[in-house]
Amino acid sequence: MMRLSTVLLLPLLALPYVSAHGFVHKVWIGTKTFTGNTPNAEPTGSIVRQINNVDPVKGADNPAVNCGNDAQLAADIADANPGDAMSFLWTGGDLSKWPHNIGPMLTYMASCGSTDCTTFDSTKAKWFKIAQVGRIPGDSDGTWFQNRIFETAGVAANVTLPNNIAPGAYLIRHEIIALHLANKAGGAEFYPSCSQIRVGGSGTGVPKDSELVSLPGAYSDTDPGILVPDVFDTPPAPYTFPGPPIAAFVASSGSGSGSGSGSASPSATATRAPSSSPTSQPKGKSCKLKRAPTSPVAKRTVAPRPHHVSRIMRDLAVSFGGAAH
Ligand SMILES: *[C@@H]1O[C@H](CO)[C@@H](O)[C@H](O)[C@H]1NC(C)=O
Ligand SMILES: [Cu+2]
Repeated sequence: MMRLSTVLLLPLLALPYVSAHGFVHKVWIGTKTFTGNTPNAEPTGSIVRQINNVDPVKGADNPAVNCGNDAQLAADIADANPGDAMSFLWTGGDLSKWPHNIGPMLTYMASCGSTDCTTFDSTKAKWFKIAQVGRIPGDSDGTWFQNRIFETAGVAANVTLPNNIAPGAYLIRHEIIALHLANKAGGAEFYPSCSQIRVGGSGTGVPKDSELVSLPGAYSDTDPGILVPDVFDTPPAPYTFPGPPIAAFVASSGSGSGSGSGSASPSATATRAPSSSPTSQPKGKSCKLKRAPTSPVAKRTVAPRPHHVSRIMRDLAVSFGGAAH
């Protein structure tokens, strides 16, 4: 006779093995669309530096915190203008919906110097922060902006380029930090993605030297925004973003910092559907959430409160089966 717990787990185990975690599948600058390189596939012309697997980067000192797992130079650079709306469509490795919903999304830029970024070594980059979004203001459940890209397929993260940024070639690094395991040091999952853009115009905004950071370097595993024991507290605990403050020239330009809200993106491109099928399938390794003890019981120890268990369960459901398209 099967024990009840076995019966409950069987439907989960029977679901197809799908790739959770993910990568930046599309980038929009204004109304122009750029396709990200599928992890580990034959690279195509792209502005997005290709990673080789969709697993999270673990550990604040991991070299892959820079631009993602084994990130490669990208062949292209996209033209952009100060104040342009940019959006980043994160998907699962199989182009399913983004599988996580807890944690901030942060955006950094770094000058590529006199290069056009296509040869620029990002480990030498001096990054400044232009935007960060955490929980949705006024949401009593403490829902994160990240939940919007988890909840609805095709919804992207939005960023506005600083209105007064000086012209030049830049890396723009969009990062999701997933905090569902961040109650332990080393539990946070970093998902960085770097794209190459050439900003025109005649802006004069530049970061101060004191606002520039290296990545890795800017974070530590015990930073308040990375080790977050109260991440599932009710009512939601205030969240402290990791890394440097948003560069002062961005704040004074009135753009960038508030991005993540709908106004950051033109309505014509409000909902962006991922392309119907990938040209090649990523060979990324599978989700650690699935390999490790993944029973609802195990997850419950992370989030003991019923209110949040439902979220975790949604997350799990996506990891297991919802990702099938
Ligand atoms: C990005 O902007 C679109 C269009 O306004 C909006 O539907 C979407 O929710 C925004 N994304 C986030 C993460 O807020
Ligand atoms: Cu993941």
